[in-house]
Formats: sequence, structure tokens, C-alpha cells
Amino acid sequence: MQLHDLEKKFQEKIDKEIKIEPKDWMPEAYRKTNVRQISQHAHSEIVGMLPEGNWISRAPSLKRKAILIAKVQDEAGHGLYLYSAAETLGTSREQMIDDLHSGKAKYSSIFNYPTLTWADMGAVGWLVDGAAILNQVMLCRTSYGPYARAMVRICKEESFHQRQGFESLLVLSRGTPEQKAMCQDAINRWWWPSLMMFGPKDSESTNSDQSMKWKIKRKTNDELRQSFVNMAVEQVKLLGMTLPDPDLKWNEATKNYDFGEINWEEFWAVVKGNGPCNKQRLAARNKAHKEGAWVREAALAYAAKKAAREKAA
Ligand code: BYC
Repeated sequence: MQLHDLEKKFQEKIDKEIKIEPKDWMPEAYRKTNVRQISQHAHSEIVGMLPEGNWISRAPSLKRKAILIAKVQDEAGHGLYLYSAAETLGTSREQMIDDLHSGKAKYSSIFNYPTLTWADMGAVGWLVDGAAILNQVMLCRTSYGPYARAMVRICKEESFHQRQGFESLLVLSRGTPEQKAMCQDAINRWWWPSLMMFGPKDSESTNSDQSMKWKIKRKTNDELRQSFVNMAVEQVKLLGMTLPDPDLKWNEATKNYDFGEINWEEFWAVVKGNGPCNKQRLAARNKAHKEGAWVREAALAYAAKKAAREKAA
């Protein structure tokens, strides 16, 4: 079959909502886009463990500590499902991890911000996981089968993450004046970076058009960001807190909340490696990888011994 016919058939399959599976024919650009997005997503989960891991030993109670440990472990699991999904497209996990460690691969801008107080654990759960869920619910219907299936489980766990974050902030918001101030401060610092998670404006988004045609993405960056704003404006009222944007205003004509301009200069600086914690995050990942080398070597040596024993038997 000619390339043109293969591409036509491929698009027909997408249009009929038939999932693309690893051994199916696919355009090279579709494969590449999925490897890029899924591996970036996996890296985000893994790097995302760092800002929260920072608070495990300082959680204010046994209950909070147990919840935080569970959440961070879930994120490790999400990273692993996603690396496995990306590997089905023919790129090895080693390659993807090397690209992360060398600084070649991207991961979500949000994890380059510091977690300064305990309230940040609540704000990350409520806002960062809240933003992530909106994006990820859409990805449960993405066209590449292994990615879509990985997302179903991830979304279930992610919704627990968001609830625990909101509940933790709710406790602080009903606490002492210091706790209330800490809660508001965390919301102030995480609000704008959370809006940036959705990526550049649609007009600046280089990948969106093609990804929408291939149904890798089903909603644009701006559509998801708007849903997030609409949701957060209502939820922040329950906390008795405010969002740090004087331009937030209900727009009766569009039935959405209008909001202020994102600092895109800051966004691109963070994406390009110059955010507050980029260097720290990569150094931590590289260190962990180096220190874990013996575990990988031991696992390989054990597998080789087992295989040799089975062969001899
Ligand atoms: N940060 O054309 P665009 C989590 C890049 S973790 C950095 O719109 P696309 C959690 C983009 O890659 C959840 N880079 O791209 C874990 C592209 O550059 P390249 C993370 C960004 O792919 C622990 C360029 O900008 N979620 O839940 O169509 C604790 C132009 O953008 C960002 C995912 O990864 C950014 N924020 O759309 C708590 C979801 N935004 O690659 C929580 C999967 C954009 O061409 N990913 N860029 O060099 C996606 O849905 C899409 O990749 C995006 C961007 C919506 C993020």
C-alpha cells in the first residue's frame, strides 16, 4: 500500500474512534508525538515526587504523613505505567531516562517551583493535581490504546490526591490566624504556575492542531485552562480564601470566568531550564539514578542466574 493510502486509512480509524495499538501501522510523526508526550508525562510524575517528598519527614501528624507517602508512591507508579506505555512505541526506558537526566527531555514546568511550607502540600494537591486531572480525564480517551488505558487508573488515584489536598487546606483555612495566612500564601504562590501547566495559549501551541486531528488531545490548552479556572473560583469560596488575580470576573456572555494575563516570560524561562528549582530537580534525579545503580545491577544479575538455572533444569 502507498504511504498516502496508509495515512488515509489511519485517519479513518482515528475518526471512527478505533484505538491505535502498538503493532498497528502509524505515521512516524504520530509515533514521535506520542513518545514525546507520554515520556514527558512520565518524567513529570517522577520529578513531581521531589517537591512533595521534601515534606514526608516533616508532615504534621502520622495521618498526614501516611497520606503523603501514599500519594508520592502513587506518582512513582504513574511514572512506571507511562514509561511502559511509551516503550510500546519502540523507545527504550533507558533512552527516555537518559534524555531526562541530560536535560534534553521536558517535564511539567510546575515541578520547578519550591514547596516552602506545609500548606504547599495542600495547594499542590488541590491546584496541581486538580489541573492535572482535567488534562488527564481527557487523555483517558486519547487515541493511542496503551496511553488511554494507563490514564484510567491514574485518574482514579489522581482524584484522591486532589481531595486530600483540598481537605488539608480546608483544615488550615479553619485554623489559627497563622495557619490561615499560610494557606492563603500557598494558594497565592501556586495559582499562576498551575495555570501554566496547561501549556502555551492555543495561538502559540505548536503541537495542538495535529494532536487534535489525531485525537491524542481532545481539548485545547485554553479550553482546559478555562475549565480549571471556572472550577477553582467556586472551590476557593469554600476555603474562604481568594485567588491572586484582580481580573477574575464572571462573564455572562461566555458563561466563564475571565482571568488576567499569564506571565509567559516566566513560563518559557521555566520550560527552558531557568526556573527556581530546575537545576536542583535534575541534580536530585541524577543522584538518585547513580545511587540506585546497584539495585539495577543486582536485579539483572538475579534474572541472569534464574534464567541460567531454568535452562539447566
Ligand atoms: N511544562 O504545543 P504545546 C502530575 C511544551 S504530572 C513544560 O501546547 P502539547 C503530578 C510542550 O512540551 C502531570 N513544557 O504542546 C505529578 C511543547 O514543547 P515540545 C503532567 C510544556 O504537547 C506529581 C511546547 O511547550 N501532565 O499530574 O501539545 C504530583 C509547546 O506546547 C508545558 C502531563 O504531562 C509545561 N507545562 O501540549 C502532582 C499531561 N506545556 O515538546 C501531579 C500530558 C507545554 O514540542 N501532556 N510545554 O518541545 C499534555 O497533555 C501536553 O503535552 C501538554 C502540552 C498539554 C502539557
